[in-house]
Amino acid sequence: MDKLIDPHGGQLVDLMAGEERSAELKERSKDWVSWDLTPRQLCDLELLMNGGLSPLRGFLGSADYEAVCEGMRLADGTLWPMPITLDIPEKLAGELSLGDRIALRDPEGVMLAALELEELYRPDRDAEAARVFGTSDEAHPAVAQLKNGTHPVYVAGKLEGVQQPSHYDFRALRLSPAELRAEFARLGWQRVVAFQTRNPMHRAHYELTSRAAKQVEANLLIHPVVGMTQPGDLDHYTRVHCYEAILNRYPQLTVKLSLLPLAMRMGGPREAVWHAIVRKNYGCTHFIVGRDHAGPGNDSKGEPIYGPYDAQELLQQHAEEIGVEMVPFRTMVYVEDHDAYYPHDEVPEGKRVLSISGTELRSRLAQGKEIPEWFTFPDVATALRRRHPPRHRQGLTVFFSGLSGSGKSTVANALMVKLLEMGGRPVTLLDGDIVRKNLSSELGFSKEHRNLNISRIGYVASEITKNGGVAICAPIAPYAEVRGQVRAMIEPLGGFMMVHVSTPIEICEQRDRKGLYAKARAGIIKEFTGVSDPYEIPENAEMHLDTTDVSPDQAAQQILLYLEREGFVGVDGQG
Ligand code: PPS
Repeated sequence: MDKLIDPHGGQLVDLMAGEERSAELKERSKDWVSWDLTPRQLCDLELLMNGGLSPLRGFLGSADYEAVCEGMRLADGTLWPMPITLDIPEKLAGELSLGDRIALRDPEGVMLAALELEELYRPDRDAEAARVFGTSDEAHPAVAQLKNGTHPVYVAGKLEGVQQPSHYDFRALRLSPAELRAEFARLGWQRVVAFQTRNPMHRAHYELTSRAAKQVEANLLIHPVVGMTQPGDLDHYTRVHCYEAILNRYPQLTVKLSLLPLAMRMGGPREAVWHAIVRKNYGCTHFIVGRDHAGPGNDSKGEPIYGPYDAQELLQQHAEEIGVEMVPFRTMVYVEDHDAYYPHDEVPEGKRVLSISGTELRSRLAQGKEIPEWFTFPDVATALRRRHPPRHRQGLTVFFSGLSGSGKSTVANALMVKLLEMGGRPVTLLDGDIVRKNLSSELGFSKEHRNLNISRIGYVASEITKNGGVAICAPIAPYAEVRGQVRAMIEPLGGFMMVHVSTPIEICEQRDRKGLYAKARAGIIKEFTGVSDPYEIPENAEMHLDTTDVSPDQAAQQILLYLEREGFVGVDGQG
């Protein structure tokens, strides 16, 4: 089918207004209704404006929308598999009349485009999910998005681009379709095979792309999605560092990296067709489709939503019409004896295959364990390690909770000094009294004020933890709910340890260092924790510490040993 391939792609749509017209639209927009685009809409708009979604000239009107949902074609019969729509809330729709202009803005309020309203319609979003994604199961992220995160009214009309969304990262790698086509022409590239990815690239991906490029004698475009991918995916900053690290493994002059600001729907077969059209627009002649392309994983019953090769089958049926040749690929696996990768169905009889799952990789990174070279190139492993340092290099919060006089501050101080002696991480002590002086001086001791105080401490601790430091917090924190919220905020960012300082109230009261218990008993201080205010015991604390018969030094040492056992203090190379 080579004869069908036009190395420069078809005609590109360009929706950008000229400088003068843009200035005029911006000026006039002061009288228009504004809409702040959602992250997905921002990605869609960027690709509409730069021609990445050619031949679309805007968000779909109802006739095109119906035809796309039903039969993967626009109303005029042009192949188009994915509804690209602009959803707005009912309230905003109520303010609009046909013929009105809407200023489409980014989250900072910068106007990116003007939409002249030609149509408002209310789609059946359940039916859209079933027709486009073949399922109503909300385990499919696009179905969940349609049912729970999409506004009820779709709008369409003439779109005029004023300004592309601003990206401050990797600017040199964000080539538009026209720029990429020009680059290919400059390099003398007539055959280009694109590789789509939303993951870091390991040796298996390298082998697959190298083989694909050789097989069809084409140059290779690594074209990762950096718009929106599956929730939980590795952030695109780290991924791009991984791609940059792998680039010099390919023969020079035959490979290029460019970033695609597309919002994935994880739509499997339809998405593969869509991706191929987009790559055609970006000047590619070939497109690699592997196992389970753009797959959303399993449904809520644990069954795969799409078959592993459904995407290849659907794209094969349409590749000729698109004018892109599909390069289908089976999963590549590592055969230990041969020290080589093979497609999984070509593994020589009886040979042992090695693999490392995503979970295994994450656990190796967390423990600072070796990542074998057969699995990923060392430079890629280094990029991943920077993002996922071993636990003893991650940030950490130790959160003490307990009654006044229970010993929180003293033990927290001892722990801080020991961690400082060990070195390696900056340590911040957020003691109850210090916080109340510097962060919460206007707050009293009502439940509402105490909870606000703890949220503030939690926020500061989360920032410290995110940035690799140690936060030691020592407030009373008497309420379970807000303690749980703090834990949930910090755990995804690093280590979290709750220490319940469980010294009995009788002992705290005997100590009464500040004379507060006496005042509380006399009714001079109101709402005093343990006397006239509640303390909810932290049932899920990592440690309960009664300081009645334990010195601060011993208590801090106990905490250190726990942190060591969990890997949060340690030495490089010893997971
Ligand atoms: S909370 O509940 O977590 O917001 O409390 P916290 O910020 O740790 O503040 C506790 C310190 O404030 C002093 N203090 C009181 N504590 C409890 N109840 C009442 N009503 C009260 N009034 C003042 C007391 O010194 C606490 O310090 P610690 O270090 O716990 O003794």
